[in-house]
Amino acid sequence: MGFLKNPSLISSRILKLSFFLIVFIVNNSFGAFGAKTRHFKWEVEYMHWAPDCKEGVVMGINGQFPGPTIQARAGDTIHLELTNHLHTEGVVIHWHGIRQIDTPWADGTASISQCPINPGESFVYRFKVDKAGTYFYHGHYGMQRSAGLYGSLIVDVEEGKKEPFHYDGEFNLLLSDLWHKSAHEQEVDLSSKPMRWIGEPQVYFYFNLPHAFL
Ligand SMILES: [Cu+2]
Repeated sequence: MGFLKNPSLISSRILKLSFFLIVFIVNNSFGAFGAKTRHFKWEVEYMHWAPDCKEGVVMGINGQFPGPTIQARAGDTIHLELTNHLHTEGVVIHWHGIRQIDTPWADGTASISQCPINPGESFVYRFKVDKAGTYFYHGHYGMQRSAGLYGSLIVDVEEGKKEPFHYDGEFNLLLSDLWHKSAHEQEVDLSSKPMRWIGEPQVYFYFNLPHAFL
């Protein structure tokens, strides 16, 4: 009956319990403390480009090739609205290396976990990036990765945590190759019988992309 004798003790206990309950609810609703939802809006379209003075067509995102670098911290949620501005093709994006725990529909494997996004339509990819690392995203429909639909996804460690190693600087290098033949022509070559080999790429790239620390 001690609590009846000391009402201030019981109210302090209720206060503590409510605090822990709030912490529990907030933590389970929004993930780790400091985790954010990062919003992006992408428009996918073909664009002209002449990397080695021979003009061709590549797939761009918001007028950029390679696509914009996504940066986040471990525990963050990516909320990305993609609009397909290709005239006659569907599109999906696969987030290579992201585990998609509880969000298999955001994995971007066309006709397996997701119907391709039709021309003129939009789709929201929403998923959590739970582990720090340097990842890669790419188109996962037909030959769209070869057509240039790719970029970097960099997940830094959670706010307040330190990486387990030291370094003086950081470069974000993206390696790729490019054929002068269009991805459509390559697709026909590779799937014809007998197969027509597309040969070695005409250009090897490496992109040094900006990486701003969050
Ligand atoms: Cu992949």
